Amino acid sequence: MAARTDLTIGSIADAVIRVDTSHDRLAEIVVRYGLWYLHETTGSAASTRINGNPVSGWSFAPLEVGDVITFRGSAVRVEVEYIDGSLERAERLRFRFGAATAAGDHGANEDASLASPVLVAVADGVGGHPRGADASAAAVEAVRNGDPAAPLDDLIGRARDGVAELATPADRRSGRAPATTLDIVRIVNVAGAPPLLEIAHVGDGAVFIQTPDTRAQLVTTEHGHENSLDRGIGLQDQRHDYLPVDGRVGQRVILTSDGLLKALGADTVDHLLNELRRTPPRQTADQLVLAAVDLLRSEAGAGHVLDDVTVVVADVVLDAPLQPAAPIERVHSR
Ligand SMILES: [Mn+2]
Repeated sequence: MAARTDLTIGSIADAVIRVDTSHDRLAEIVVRYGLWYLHETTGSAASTRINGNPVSGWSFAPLEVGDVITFRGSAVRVEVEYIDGSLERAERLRFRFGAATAAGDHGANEDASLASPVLVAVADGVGGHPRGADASAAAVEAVRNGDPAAPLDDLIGRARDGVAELATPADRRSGRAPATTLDIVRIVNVAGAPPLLEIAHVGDGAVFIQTPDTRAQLVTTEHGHENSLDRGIGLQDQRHDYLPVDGRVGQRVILTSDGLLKALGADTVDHLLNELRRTPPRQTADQLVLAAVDLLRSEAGAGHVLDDVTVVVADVVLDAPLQPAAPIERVHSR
C-alpha cells in the first residue's frame, strides 16, 4: 500500500517544491514575502516533521536554511540561495519576538495570542458575551492557518468566520454571540518596494510602535468606551482599522490586550516601555505583565479587578535566524 511520491521542483505557480502522493497532496514548500514555508495542504501534520519536530498546528510553518523536513520517511534539506530578481537583503525583515500572559481575577484566561517571524496577533474574548476564551482562540487559530501572503482583509475574514461558527441559535436570539477583539501586525517584504508593517485592529486592544530614538507611540484607537465595545469580531459592527507603517530595522512593536493599560494606566506603560526599550522581547513582555499583576495584587490595587493581561513584543530585525513559533509562557504573580 506504499503511496507513489512525485517530487516537483520549480515552475508550479508559486510553489517551489511540491510533494504529492497518488491520493492526496501532502505538503509543499512555498515562498511568501521572502520567507520560505512548509505548507500543509491536507491533515498530514502528524507525519511531517521539521528537524524531527511535529509541525505543531501551523498550516504555514516558517523554514530556515539547513532545516530538514521529513515526509513519510523521505527527507529534504532546505538550502536557499538568493539570485537576481529575488528580494534584496535589506528587504528581508523579520520579527524577533517574545510574549507573556496572565489570567485575571475572573478565572480562565480569555486572551489568546500568536507570534511568528512575520506575524504577531493578540485577541481578547469580549466580556459579557459567552465563551470568550473560545472566541479569542478561534480568531487566532484562523489567522494562524491563513496564507501568510493573503491580504490582511482575508485573514480578518477567516477570523470572522471562525468566531461566527461558535454562535448557537440561542446566542443569536439573545443578541450576545461569542466575540473577540483582534490586533494583527504583519511584516510585508515585497521585491522593489520598501518593507511595510501592516496593522489590523478591531476592539480595545492596543498596538504601540517604538524606535531606539523615540518613545512608544500608540497607533491604534479604542473601539469602545467604559466597559462597552463598539466594534469586535462577532459583534454587530466588525469593521477593523487598517494601518500601514514603513518597516525598519530597530522598530519594536508591542501588542497588548486592554488589561495592561487598564491596570497600569498610559503614563506607567509609557514609562516602562521606555525603561525596557533595550531589554529583549521575552523579558520585556514578562516584566510588563508582572507589573500589572503585582500592582493589582498589592495594597494599592485593593478594590480593583484584574483583567487578563497579554503582551507580545516583536523587534524588527534583518535576516536573523528564524525563531520557532511557540506557545506563549504563562506568567504568575510573584
Ligand atoms: Mn480584556
